Amino acid sequence: MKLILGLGDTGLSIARFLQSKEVEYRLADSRMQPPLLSEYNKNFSECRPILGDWSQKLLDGINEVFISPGIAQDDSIVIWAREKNIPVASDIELFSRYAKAPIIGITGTNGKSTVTQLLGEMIATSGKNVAIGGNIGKPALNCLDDKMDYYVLELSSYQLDYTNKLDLLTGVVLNITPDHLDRYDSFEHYVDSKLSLYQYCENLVVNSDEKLVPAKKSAKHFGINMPKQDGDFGTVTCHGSCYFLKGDDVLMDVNEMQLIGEHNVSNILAALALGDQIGIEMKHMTQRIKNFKGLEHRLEWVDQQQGITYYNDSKATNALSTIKALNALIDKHENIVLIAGGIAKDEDHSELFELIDNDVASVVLIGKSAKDFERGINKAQTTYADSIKQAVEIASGMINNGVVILSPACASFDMFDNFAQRGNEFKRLVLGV
Ligand code: UMA
Ligand code: ADP
Repeated sequence: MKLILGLGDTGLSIARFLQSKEVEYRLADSRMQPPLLSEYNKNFSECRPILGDWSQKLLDGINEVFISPGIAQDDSIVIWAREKNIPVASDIELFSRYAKAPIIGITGTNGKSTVTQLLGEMIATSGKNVAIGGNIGKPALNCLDDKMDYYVLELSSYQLDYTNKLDLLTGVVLNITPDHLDRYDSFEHYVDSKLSLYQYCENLVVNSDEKLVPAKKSAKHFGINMPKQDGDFGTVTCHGSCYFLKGDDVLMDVNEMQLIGEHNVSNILAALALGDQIGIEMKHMTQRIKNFKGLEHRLEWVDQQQGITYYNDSKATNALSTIKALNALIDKHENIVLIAGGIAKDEDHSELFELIDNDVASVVLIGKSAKDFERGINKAQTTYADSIKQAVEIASGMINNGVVILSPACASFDMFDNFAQRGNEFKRLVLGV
């Protein structure tokens, strides 16, 4: 019998899949009220979930555990399973056993969802059937469909940690900076987790600007610079304009992309390199880039009101993502008001604070980290707000023209269910709906 651990999106997708294959399973969640309990009970009434604290008895008669990514590796149930030599696998590994079409895997600290979505849309533009899933929100098992030509999966380090076997046609580690350090003994372990993706790839795509990713001889490289080899992707600046390149060939003007910021140039290069690796025609990829508006909550343009442009970057949950957002705006706008704060990650914020001090007019601080952030910011004006509503009001009153951006550099769980709720609330307040 199999044991499914966790009753969130992943657990529900595994239960649905195992039931369709008539595989016997037991399902347990350590919470008394897991988020998808009523949906599960409606559809799978014959196998009641076991709720509350876990005991070793859960493992009796179990020959494999399928685990949700949110469950940490030092959780006692994982330790017990490993002591008993019961294999522990992710939903991604289970998916890979049954997927008939090639899989492309995308991981990294930032930009995963953007690259996953863009690559998926490029493949669709070329006329192929493609499913986009994984950590981006749709569990991989819910994507399984024999009509698919490709699967594009966003893979988190949590999912990779529980993956022992996976076949990827190609894959990329976009970048690595400190994140999720509550789940790892050290930054090195987090780096190892990300890099583990490459061991599953038949063809590798490597970011040559990312020093933590070792150079790989046979890989296709991309980076913000002249490509070193014919098949690699990069950029060149000529007479004041910047162009995407494959080798020496100019693909398109960077200004033709709708996304803003150098980090998105890097994301687009990654998608181009992956698409090229699997044979998607360049004209379909460049066509898609020109129309791609990006995902909600990622440096998303919200509105312009009385000289103020509002951006929602609620998905910026670490320092680097907020640094990238500010860098994308600094050259174009004199006055920037930043709304930041929440649950800060265990990381070094000094580069962010320095950038704020040099280039941001004012910061409105929210959430648990507000006091710590205030201590780190020396020159920029700082103000506290008790709610996102108050933050929007204060920020909007601070300038007559310029930008107000929500880019918290923090997780949202102290004030919201998730980053999407935080971003939606911000947009609702800005738009007055
Ligand atoms: N939990 C318990 N007890 C359990 C099971 C889970 O307390 O028995 C807790 C976990 O510790 C965690 C929370 O419940 O805090 C949710 O965990 P989960 O693994 O049940 O989550 P799912 O609903 O299955 O969603 C997961 C991913 N969530 C996580 O990795 C935390 C989703 O990524 C992903 O979209 C989904 O599978 C489909 O693949 C979310 C995420 O935040 C968006 N990912 C992290 C990130 O992007 O930074 C890695
Ligand atoms: P992920 O899925 O890895 O969290 P997203 O594409 O959802 O990545 O973007 C998350 C946040 O990171 C957003 O605030 C976005 O603006 C920022 N971001 C996107 N791409 C990059 C990148 N290549 N480097 C740094 N930050 C990025």
